Amino acid sequence: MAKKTTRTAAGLRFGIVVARFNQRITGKLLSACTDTLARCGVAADDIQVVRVPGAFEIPLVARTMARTNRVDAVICLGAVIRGDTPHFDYICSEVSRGIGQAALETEVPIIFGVLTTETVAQAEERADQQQFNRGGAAAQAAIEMVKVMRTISGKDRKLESGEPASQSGRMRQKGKR
Ligand code: INI
Repeated sequence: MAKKTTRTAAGLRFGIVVARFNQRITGKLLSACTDTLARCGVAADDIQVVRVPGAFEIPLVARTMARTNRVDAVICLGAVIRGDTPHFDYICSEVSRGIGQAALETEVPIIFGVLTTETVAQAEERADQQQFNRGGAAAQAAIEMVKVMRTISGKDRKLESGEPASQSGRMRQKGKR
């Protein structure tokens, strides 16, 4: 059955930072993420995808993107898999801390769509396109957070009602409301 399409996020702009490390997994997260944004009405031109070597590099790029004022939210996608590497714990803590800190500093929603798993099989399960995919969930969280931030800052109360973002923002700019 085809997935439902809505236009609730039309006009919103998103940055996606995706790690190349474990690309077989992160590629699937990215597809699910962009598919979900598109189904919610986000135009391809309003999505900027930036690739970085690994999850460790995500926070710097996410913070820089958030500071540009050209995106309403940033979505971070990666897959850190324990395997045998002692890197795992360092990378997980740095990425989560860095993403959280970047969001607080910039006051732009920066979504944690980074898998942290013990095994490749667990990561594959969470990136499965047919089932629950963390990339799609990250896109939904990003849209929701843009609306939450706009609502609490009083910038766009119309978004709460599900009206397309582009319409409510632009109409008000032109003084038609
Ligand atoms: N990067 C990942 O995104 N996932 C991993 O599982 C991983 N492991 O296992 O090492 C990983 N390492 C690379 C790291 O993110 C940096 O790119 C690298 O250390 C250069 O700074």
